[in-house]
Amino acid sequence: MTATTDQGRLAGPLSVSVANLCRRLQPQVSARTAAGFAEVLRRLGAPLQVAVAGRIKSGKSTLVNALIGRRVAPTDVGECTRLVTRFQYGTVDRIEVVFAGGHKQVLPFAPDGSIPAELGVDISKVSHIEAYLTSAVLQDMTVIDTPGLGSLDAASVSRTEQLLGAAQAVESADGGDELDETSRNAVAGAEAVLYVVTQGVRADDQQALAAFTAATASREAGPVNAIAVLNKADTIPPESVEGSGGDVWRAASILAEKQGLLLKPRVADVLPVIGLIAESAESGNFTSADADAVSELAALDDATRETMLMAADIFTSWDCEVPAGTRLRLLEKLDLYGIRRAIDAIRADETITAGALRRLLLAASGLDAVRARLNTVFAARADGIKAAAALASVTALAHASGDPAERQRVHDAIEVLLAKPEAHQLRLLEALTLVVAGAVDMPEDLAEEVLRVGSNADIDEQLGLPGASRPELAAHALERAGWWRSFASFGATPAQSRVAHVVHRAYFLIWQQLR
Ligand SMILES: Nc1nc2c(ncn2[C@@H]2O[C@H](COP(=O)(O)OP(=O)(O)OP(=O)(O)O)[C@@H](O)[C@H]2O)c(=O)[nH]1
Ligand SMILES: [Mg+2]
Repeated sequence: MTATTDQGRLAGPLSVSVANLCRRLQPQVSARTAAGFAEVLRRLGAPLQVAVAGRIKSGKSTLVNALIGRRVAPTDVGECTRLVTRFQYGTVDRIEVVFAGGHKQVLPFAPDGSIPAELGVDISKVSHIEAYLTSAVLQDMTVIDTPGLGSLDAASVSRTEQLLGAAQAVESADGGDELDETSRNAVAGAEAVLYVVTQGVRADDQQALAAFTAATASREAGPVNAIAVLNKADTIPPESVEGSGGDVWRAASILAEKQGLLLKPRVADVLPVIGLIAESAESGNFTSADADAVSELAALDDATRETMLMAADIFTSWDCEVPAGTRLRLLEKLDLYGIRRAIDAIRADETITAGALRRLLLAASGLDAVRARLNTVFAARADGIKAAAALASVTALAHASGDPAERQRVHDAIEVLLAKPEAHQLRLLEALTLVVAGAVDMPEDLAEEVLRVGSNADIDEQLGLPGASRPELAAHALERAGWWRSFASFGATPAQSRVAHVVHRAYFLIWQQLR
């Protein structure tokens, strides 16, 4: 459900209500608060802001490239990896360096189409980079690549925190009021987090996530707006994971589940992924020349090939027909695990095309599952997430104004909004957070039901009856509404009962809508 306004595309009915509230209040508040509201409106109309965060060198930029389908974020080395880069949709590909004072400078792309690793400007004066790309993925979300958190590089950490916690300079094309620091902080922050961990995650990664939460200012990161990936799944030695049966992906899945428990109240899920393979397969970086090179490796005798695949240095230094430079290139694109997967695929079917090989690698990378999760967790909840963020900003702006009358006016308007049916979504997201985070114990089937109702944008999906007819859906909604109401009254603990009331009302509102 989307609505087009002068603010752009709003995520849904709740965002529309919040936008209306801002517009209605604008003439009744101080100029400074009104400028803040203008910024809130701008953000409401923009795609969901998803920050990719995690420790240094965890593979954030590689994953960003995989998601965007283009090798545009610099990986590995270069001063750019120390900067925040915002990838957003644009009709023409363009890179801008934004300086601390708000001044901008257009940058040429590097010959390979990426952001140049060295910018040729005084980096200490740079606030961040804006990259506008025609990538379709970016129409639904703005992806923010961040320097590694928890790193020793204090300068880049503070830059990240500043940027995620504080808005960029406000566009004042219409000559509107500039925002001061307080107001800017009140409306800023990423709205959702894709948290990248690797095998080494320990309890202190919780701290890194908490630090990120602090950096996102008023936005709480939780299972509603944060998911995690266990990246570099290919590098996990399967023998180090009990129950893996020697299988790398199985080992990664087991580890991801364990880390899920560790990170639980903070993220919805931890999914294993191999960012490097996903990037190479999705960005076209894995070429038919690469496929040919893998074919040559596949044709080597078993003993030679097995020896070469034992370790990276053996792979590149061993004496064989395939040039060492070619092998190094393959290693950079797929690493040993990916090379082995590609060789196995070719040995299973010698006629496999480069395109089919690429699809097979993509499937092996786990990226599709991450995309699907991003869709259910973020895209379907974008309306609730964005509206909640906007309301938090509006409240903070009113508080910062220091005028009690103004604060009261804003407070009253928010109360009215919260009583509307569309605002029930906020309560539902709250209930979902409690259940997913384990703060309220629910039998598993009920927990799943809460998750389903709270995580889907389409009514048939919410009801778990995809494609069902309207009368069927209405009957089911009514039945479930009744069930949750009696559960709330009988047999539930007080905490369960509060959640049950929210779920009951959600079903009731769905039924009303269908009737
Ligand atoms: N084997 C393997 N290597 C990976 C994977 N993902 C990333 N890498 C490698 O890890 C290194 C770091 O990747 P980046 O994407 O630059 O990591 P980052 O988190 O953006 O790093 P910083 O921005 O410097 O914190 C690069 O050499 C990547 O090729 C993966 O899934 N598997
Ligand atoms: Mg990076």
